[in-house]
Amino acid sequence: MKKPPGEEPDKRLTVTPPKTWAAGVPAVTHALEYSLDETSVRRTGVTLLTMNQVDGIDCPGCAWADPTPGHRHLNEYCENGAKHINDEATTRRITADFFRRHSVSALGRRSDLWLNQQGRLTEPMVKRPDSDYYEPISWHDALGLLADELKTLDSPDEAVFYTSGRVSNEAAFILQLFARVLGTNNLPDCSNMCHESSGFALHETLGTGKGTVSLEDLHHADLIFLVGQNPGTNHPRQLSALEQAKDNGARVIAVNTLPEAGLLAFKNPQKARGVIGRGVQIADQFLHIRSGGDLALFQGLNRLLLEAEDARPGTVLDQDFIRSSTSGFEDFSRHARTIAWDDILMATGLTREEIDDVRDAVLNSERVIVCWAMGVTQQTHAVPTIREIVNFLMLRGNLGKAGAGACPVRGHSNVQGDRTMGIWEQMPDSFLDALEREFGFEPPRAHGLDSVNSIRAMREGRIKVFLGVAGNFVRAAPDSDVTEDAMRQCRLTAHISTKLNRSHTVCGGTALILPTLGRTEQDIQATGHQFVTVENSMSEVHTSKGRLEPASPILLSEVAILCRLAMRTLDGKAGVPWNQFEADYGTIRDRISAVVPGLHAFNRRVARPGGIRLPNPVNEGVFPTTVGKALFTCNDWEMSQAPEGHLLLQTLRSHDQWNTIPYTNNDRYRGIHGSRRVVLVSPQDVSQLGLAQGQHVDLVSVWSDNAERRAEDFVVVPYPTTPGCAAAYYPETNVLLPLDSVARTSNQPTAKGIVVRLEPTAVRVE
Ligand SMILES: Nc1nc2c(c(=O)[nH]1)N[C@H]1C(S)=C(S)[C@@H](COP(=O)(O)OP(=O)(O)OC[C@H]3O[C@@H](n4cnc5c(=O)[nH]c(N)nc54)[C@H](O)[C@@H]3O)O[C@H]1N2
Ligand SMILES: Nc1nc2c(c(=O)[nH]1)N[C@H]1C(S)=C(S)[C@@H](COP(=O)(O)OP(=O)(O)OC[C@H]3O[C@@H](n4cnc5c(=O)[nH]c(N)nc54)[C@H](O)[C@@H]3O)O[C@H]1N2
Ligand code: SF4
Ligand SMILES: [Mo]
Repeated sequence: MKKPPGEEPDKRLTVTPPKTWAAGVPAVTHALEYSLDETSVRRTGVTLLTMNQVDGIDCPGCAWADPTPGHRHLNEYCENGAKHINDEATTRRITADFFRRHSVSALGRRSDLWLNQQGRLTEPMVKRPDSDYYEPISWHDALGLLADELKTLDSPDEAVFYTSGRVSNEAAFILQLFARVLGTNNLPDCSNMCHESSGFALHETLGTGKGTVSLEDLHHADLIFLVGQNPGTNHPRQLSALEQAKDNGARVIAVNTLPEAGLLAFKNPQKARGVIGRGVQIADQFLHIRSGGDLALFQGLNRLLLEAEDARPGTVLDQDFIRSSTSGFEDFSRHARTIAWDDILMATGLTREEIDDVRDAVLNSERVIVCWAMGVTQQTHAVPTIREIVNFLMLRGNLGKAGAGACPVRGHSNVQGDRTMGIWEQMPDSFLDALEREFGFEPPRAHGLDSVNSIRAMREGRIKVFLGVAGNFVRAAPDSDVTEDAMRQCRLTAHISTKLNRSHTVCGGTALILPTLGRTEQDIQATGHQFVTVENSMSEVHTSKGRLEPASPILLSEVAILCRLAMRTLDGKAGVPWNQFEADYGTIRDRISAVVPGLHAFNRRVARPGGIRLPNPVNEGVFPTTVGKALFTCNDWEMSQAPEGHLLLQTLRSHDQWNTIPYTNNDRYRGIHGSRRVVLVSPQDVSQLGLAQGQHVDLVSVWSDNAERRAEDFVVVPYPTTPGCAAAYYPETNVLLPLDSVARTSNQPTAKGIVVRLEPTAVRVE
């Protein structure tokens, strides 16, 4: 394929040595620089000082939890949260005039970075089938147009409703209610591409798809694993929690293909020693693992624990827990011993001594937590890997007790809450029954389409209408060219968005931009100033109240847009009080109380400082699995492999981007400046593949359909990644990820395990 449309011409790339510590004073200066570049001193003050405070704005960045009220700093945010919030609070505006000057095809040639830099969307726009330009349209006409398309579908299953994890609980609940009253479960979301594998594995083994630990648990663990996770960039305040855990005596073991700065050391900008000192070493042990080797690592550890118990019966395993709370131990124990050490060492690339050291650390710890993120979930064998992590935790009873447990670290600030609200194409019958009781309609029962299956259906012409509620579907999804072609098959594509992105330039026949309020902004409805609620990675539900003047007086909130759309589309069907919901979000929460377990008396309880912690059955010793106990599972050994001359490519985030949106072309911690078109390759592979530092290469992926997937013109940067494993940034590399390359059972795209070869870039005559 050609160079992905919209790439900026290569900036001058400079490469400096990767950093060996994260945060500190530079983090604060970078945050302020970016904020002041985007917005004013006053707006920066309003957003940053109320961020993550009780009754303030919930950070729209990641899903990391806030300390309990009373333990919060005045500046309870991180560099990336500050950048992120001010990216929304920017004073730049996109008006109708902008769209008169730039055709849709011209916008399609711009970079993700440029599109985002143009500022906030301010009025609804439509692109008609015969035009290459967006033009203004009233809210009334825009929603009428969308409603008419939905009403004329042959089946409601010809529509899909995509959600990104920024959406509040209230808007998410309204969206799923609308889709289900309309008659479809086609509710794909970003979670399909994020922690779907965690949800599947945890659900099967523990009976709940969510993590089991709180911030308190983390502070009091003896041993914390950070597996396939880059907290210094993606969950920066996790480093404060780890610092505290270490102060309390915890050990940390980091497992990664890259020695990320935040895994090595942390200088807490809120503490004197973080400003002037050497910082705190985070990882006591760093396991430089091969891509996809985590399954084998935990298989090896589990085998060692079983053997330690054989040697000293009754001293290693938590027999009480295993007997009373689990099922399948005998089969697991037999199977685990069959996995050969040679295979484990080959898959992990680690030495036996390294794994023995980890075993010793485990044996010396009463309370163990395993945290993981995309390095684990975006692999073909992600589900068995997480099942094996659960086996590991269960062997020593590290579940359901203080200071221990499973911690899938979520991405978007409300991705977990959206699921709680019913954004999932496979919601269980218990939830659908509750909806039926509460609203008196029959929700559809057949499972809907997830993200990958939505693309397949669009490609086959089975989807006529795509509505994206937040997010940037065409850039987040795999196989960019395939996804873009699929989107263009739709009769209508519409996006409820705060900022311009590439999804707005890849249009169905008709396309709509429906601009909305961001979380930083005052949301005033008929009954006054509304707040919304969100749920973080640790199942804490709390409020968020915007403070800034809206970016434009024309903007509607997500809730208002969805309620009005529902009213126009459903003509009063099912008697849902959409009007009342729009006027008073408290009335939505009242209905959520009746549908979602754990959120009874939602309005009253969420108003308390710190909000509500949703119960996790595991912490009450209850395992709502098929057999009513936690399940040990048998997982066959497997490893990720690339043929001779090829590498396993992971597609990851730079320090200066939010998912599909780069904020700059820099990646400070990794020492990359000025360009994102780089591929990080181990020095050993650089020489073995006959490449050179600074050489220009095309990345070509290899897949069974033999289709050519090529990302052109990347610069080779020697980097201490595990040999055989390369890294490059997402979303520029999504073109390489075949749609059918998914994790088994969870159907999650394998964005961390793409087989590629590096071809020297042909000299082109322009
Ligand atoms: N600033 C910022 N914060 C964010 C985001 C953002 O884009 N920018 N995105 C948010 C979202 S939605 C999410 S899901 C999270 C993502 O948070 P992360 O999962 O930390 O994000 P990635 O950049 O994908 O990094 C994956 C990490 O896994 C490692 N890795 C890759 N393959 C393997 C493997 O096979 N085994 C092991 N053990 N490690 C491996 C990589 O080297 C990298 O350190 O961050 C959230 N927070
Ligand atoms: N190759 C590869 N692909 C990946 C990944 C990877 O690691 N590698 N990671 C995957 C993961 S973990 C995720 S979560 C997805 C992310 O996929 P998405 O969540 O779809 O993508 P984002 O980049 O977060 O979406 C950014 C857009 O959201 C809109 N937006 C921001 N805030 C708001 C708001 O408050 N309201 C509304 N309505 N709109 C808003 C803006 O218009 C902005 O342009 O990507 C996935 N894709
Ligand atoms: S760690 Fe995450 S939630 Fe906390 S301030 Fe940073 S980006 Fe925001
Ligand atoms: Mo994510």
